[in-house]
Amino acid sequence: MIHRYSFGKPIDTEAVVMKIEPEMGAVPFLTVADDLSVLTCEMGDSDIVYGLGENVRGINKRGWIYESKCSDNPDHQEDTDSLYGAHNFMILDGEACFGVFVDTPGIVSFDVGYSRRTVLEISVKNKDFDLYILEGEEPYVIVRQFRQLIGTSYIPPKWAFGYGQSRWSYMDADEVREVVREHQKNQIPLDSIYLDIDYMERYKDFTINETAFPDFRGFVKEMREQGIHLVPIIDAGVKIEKGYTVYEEGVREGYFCKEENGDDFVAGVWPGRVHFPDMLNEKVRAWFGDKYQILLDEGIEGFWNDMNEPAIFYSEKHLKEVFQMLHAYEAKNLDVDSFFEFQDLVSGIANNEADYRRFYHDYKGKRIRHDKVHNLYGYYMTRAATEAFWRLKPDKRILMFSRSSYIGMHRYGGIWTGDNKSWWSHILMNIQMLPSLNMCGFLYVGADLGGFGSDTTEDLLLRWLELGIFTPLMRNHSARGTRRQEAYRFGNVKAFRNIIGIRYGLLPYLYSEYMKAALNGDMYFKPLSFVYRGDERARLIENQLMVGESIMIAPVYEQNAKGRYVYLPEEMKMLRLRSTSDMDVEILEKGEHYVSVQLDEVLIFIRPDCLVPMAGVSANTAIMDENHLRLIGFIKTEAAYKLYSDDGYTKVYDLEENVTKIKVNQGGEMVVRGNLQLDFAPNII
Ligand code: MIG
Repeated sequence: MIHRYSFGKPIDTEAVVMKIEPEMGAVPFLTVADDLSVLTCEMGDSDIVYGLGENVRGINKRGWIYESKCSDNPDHQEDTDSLYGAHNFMILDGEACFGVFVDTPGIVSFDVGYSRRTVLEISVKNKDFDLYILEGEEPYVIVRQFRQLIGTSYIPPKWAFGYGQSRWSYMDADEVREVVREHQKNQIPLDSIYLDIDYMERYKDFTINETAFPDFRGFVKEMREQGIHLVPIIDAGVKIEKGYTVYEEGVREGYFCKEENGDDFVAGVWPGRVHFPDMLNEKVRAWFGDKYQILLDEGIEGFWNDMNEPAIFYSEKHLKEVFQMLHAYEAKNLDVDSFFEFQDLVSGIANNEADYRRFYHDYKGKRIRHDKVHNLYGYYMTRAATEAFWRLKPDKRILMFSRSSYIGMHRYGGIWTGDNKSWWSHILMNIQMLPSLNMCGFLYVGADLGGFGSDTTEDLLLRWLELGIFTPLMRNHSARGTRRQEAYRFGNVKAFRNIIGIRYGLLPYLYSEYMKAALNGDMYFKPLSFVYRGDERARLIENQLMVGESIMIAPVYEQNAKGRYVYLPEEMKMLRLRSTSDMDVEILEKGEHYVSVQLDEVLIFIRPDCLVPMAGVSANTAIMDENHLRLIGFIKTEAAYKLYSDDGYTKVYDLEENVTKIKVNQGGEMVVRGNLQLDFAPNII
């Protein structure tokens, strides 16, 4: 049951797709303050709060305060309150069980027992907002309702489930060729190489640095012939440069965000001085979206949208103000206090709150100051791109994922979780964020494997990949200046080859689970508590996840660990994989176990009467042999599995036509029904 309450005059964010008439009566579960700015409720001692998508800390969000304010923040720490997305959906699971979605593009804070341990307090800065309350008997039911409310999740092409290698930046075509060659030489599967900002000419969107990438079209083709997709980055800011078409058209048509006096707002980001396209304006979106055609025409089939919070290193106006103030300091006798003021003045230049109040959008015909709609910018940039793909390539799936997002954007693209670090604690953060993102509709997700900032190590990268093989977006990415972290650069290349190979082996299952989750409005990653309702131990597990319907994972995220404790909510079959062909199994009973996990091993826990179809290794998804699958299962009485598969690039998603139904009984007899002729090589170990 979904209730909607409208306060004031809410801005229609287009987060939801279901039209629900607002109700007038009292809001259930929450106490609404007279001035409408605060919603509160008491939490019982053992209540759990789920949700909030992209945020730090646990699956259970209790004990901290989070702020929805899309931020370019490379410090993902325990005390971080905002990351790149604004995902204002949460579920309280206690005596009362309900979901809340605060639909407003301004700042919202979620004090989940931070100020007062047993009080949930949601503060909404802008008092015009839509509030959705979802009633259901348990969190999983509420999530599925919510997913109906917000619409179907984005589906990328199948190659985007292959392994991707990224770096800020591969500087030219030869460097890319070398990375590809090294993967091939070392027999490490690979589907994509990401191009970061240096592929452009002076960081101008939709241009190519012709010196570094001569004959780009030919190069894209050359890569495709080797099974590799190039995925260029697009930044939000458009460089101010005479003669640059995107800039000139934007100025001429009035497509950029404006200051109060009507001048185009000037910010400084990678290209230097930029204007921001007014992504909230439908006309501007159509225009900006069409620009992606320039790269589609070169043969590109996927993109990542960056800096779209939008990130602002400085605004021209603010920089001038700071300089003036600094001059004033010059004349003074500096003391400690003024030193710190002086320091803050300079260190607070980037992503400054005041700058977000300096420019305006034209949203649905109304002029709105940016800070009031801040959290929509990334969503609408990504929407601009994907709506253009629907027009320009109606039959084809194009890869699109974004850094900044708002709920609703999950219909248009995925996200990567931004600038993490090569820290062990960030593997755990990655595990914990995944189900929360799924709750909010974001299914195509992944972190920078190996860590973006700071220097990685061989063991960290291996352990992180051992989690990453389960994330829909599986991409190794790192910042400039950090240690190189392509898989072939480390001593134990065999381990990397095998671990990444296991991803390809699992792809039939992972893809099938992704597609079913997307098409059914379901979750791909679930907390254990969503599956084992009533199991008090499972309810508290924060470092294991259910992946699809058949398996549980328990990644290792501690340095030098040779194993870990795993809680099994029921008897399971533990599959220990060293490669797709080298594995052994053990049946473990319900309860807690210490299991060893060597650096080059992956553990998968198969649920009773469940199956996992597995392929052999392939160099990339294009040449995967899906006609020879091996079934791995834990059969107690009879196991059934619906294997979804399709061509991976068109948009015919039929949950009947594209599904092969597999049944296996205790004696190993198998029945396969479906249109797909799969020649199974059953080895139900
Ligand atoms: O200010 O394009 O999160 O993935 O490599 C940094 C350079 C800008 C931030 C992205 C990161 C990317 C980097 N970008």
